[in-house]
Amino acid sequence: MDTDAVDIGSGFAGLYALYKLREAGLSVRVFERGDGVGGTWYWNRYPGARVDIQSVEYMFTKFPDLEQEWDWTELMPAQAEIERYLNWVTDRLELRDRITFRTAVRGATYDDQTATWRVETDRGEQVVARFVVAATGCLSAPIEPAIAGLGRFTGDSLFTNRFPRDGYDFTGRRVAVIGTGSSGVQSIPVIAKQAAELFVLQRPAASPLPSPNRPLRPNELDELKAQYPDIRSAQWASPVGTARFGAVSFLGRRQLTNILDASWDERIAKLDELGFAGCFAWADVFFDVEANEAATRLYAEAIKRVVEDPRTAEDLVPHYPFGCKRVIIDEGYFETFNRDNVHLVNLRRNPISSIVPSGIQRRDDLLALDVIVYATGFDAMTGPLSRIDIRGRGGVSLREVWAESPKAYLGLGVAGFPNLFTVTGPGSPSVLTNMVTSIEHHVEWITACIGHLRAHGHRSIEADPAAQDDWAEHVPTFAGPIQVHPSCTSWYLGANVPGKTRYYMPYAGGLTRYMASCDEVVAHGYQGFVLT
Ligand code: N01
Repeated sequence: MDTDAVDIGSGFAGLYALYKLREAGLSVRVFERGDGVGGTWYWNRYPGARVDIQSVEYMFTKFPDLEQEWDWTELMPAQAEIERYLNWVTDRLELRDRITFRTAVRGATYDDQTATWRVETDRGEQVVARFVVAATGCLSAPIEPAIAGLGRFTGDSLFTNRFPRDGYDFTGRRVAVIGTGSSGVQSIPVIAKQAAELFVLQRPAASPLPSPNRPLRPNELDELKAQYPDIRSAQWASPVGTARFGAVSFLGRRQLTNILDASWDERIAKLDELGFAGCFAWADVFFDVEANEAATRLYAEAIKRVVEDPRTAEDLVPHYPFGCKRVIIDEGYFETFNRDNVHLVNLRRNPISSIVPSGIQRRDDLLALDVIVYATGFDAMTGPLSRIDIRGRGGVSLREVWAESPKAYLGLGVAGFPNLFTVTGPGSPSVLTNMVTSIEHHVEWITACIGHLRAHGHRSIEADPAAQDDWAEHVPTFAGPIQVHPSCTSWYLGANVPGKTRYYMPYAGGLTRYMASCDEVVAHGYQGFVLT
């Protein structure tokens, strides 16, 4: 064996796994395809990229001394600041020399005889390890949009999820952004301020909520630092790993009144009081389709208050239930459509036919362009590992197993793939929570599990197929009629990837309940796993 563990990736998960496993006495090799650490925060450096969770909760929570030394400048920091934070942590914890950069893991094959993995990189290196920790992230496999003629455009094609390191100057250019998920909605207001003309190519309308972001006031961070112990306790007691306002905590706010019991005037009063958030500050909106439709009508009213052109305002109203997709936090998105240089292009009315050398051909017209920005999303949760040729016992391919059904027991391991740990894998709360807390929980669980195996002389651990099936049936029971609505094309359901099995992948029962299940499994001797 060359090393005890191979850790794939060096984002929040990869760095914490390296730290914890090293602390537990294991030798660890980390392979990272980028030339720096950061994962999501390394690749997604498009204009306007920032986190949708508050800075003081979007950091490692288990380093009480270290966290006092890091100074955030904003409530919800931008990509560059988070990337700086992760580089700083890497150096302070002396992790960098264990990471091999610019090296992607291409394949991994399990050997039943030795209970080891042979991991192969795209640079031809082979490493034999007892354990593989897949810290590959949930949103790291970009999808190529299914548009004819993609490579024919003679202008510049940019992708939000692998944006040029040195940025891009849109000044004086005719630009199209395709896609109105979080990446599109965040980048559009920033690009609009530079570009000569900006065309926003919208298939589904977004339903963002205005960001509370602002610079932290003088002394505010000092006061927050003094409260870190309380903030951490509140985070770990929260079902989403964050107790402050943000994209994942928003839906959990307890409300008492049903929108369906309120008159139109009462609904409007809520809008007057809370703005866009007033559309969803009701008890029934996220559980009842009819209530959700009433909230969307109120949302249309909120858009009309901001967007001056009535036809544009109408085209910006979503046609799917609010909350079925990830909540987007925006900075000046709707206001952007009042600019003379910004044009909403409704693809539902006039779809894209193909990309042509001079721009985008739609059914009824041609958009002549200098730049196309693709903000078209990811093959989420299963995509990152399915793109690696992973072969478990008997040469079985993980890609093929997951093509049929994206199962993982507790989201941590897959039957037939011993000693492979999937950090924040399908079937765990992951993307429905603050990713940092979910990552910390998984990495600590994995480290303790490996410690247990070593202490008791076990060579391998593997999910039992029956336990995995039970878990896979249990997970979607938490997703309600809004999340699985037929009109929803969310990546939670895999519905954004042509041909992907439609299945609600994340565990929506809450982090605290989920952690209790993981504890129970351990307390019963790793129930549902087979140890040899
Ligand atoms: O991707 P998305 P994203 N023609 O899948 C459209 C996290 N994140 O990168 O739904 C035209 O949400 C597609 O339309 P449709 C966050 O969890 C977080 O924006 O397939 N349009 C959709 O509008 C987020 O949810 C942060 O019909 C096409 C858009 O492209 C996740 O990453 C910031 C198309 C893709 O939206 C993914 O966000 C950024 C086509 N051929 C990201 N193909 C923060 O922390 C796709 N689309 C704030």
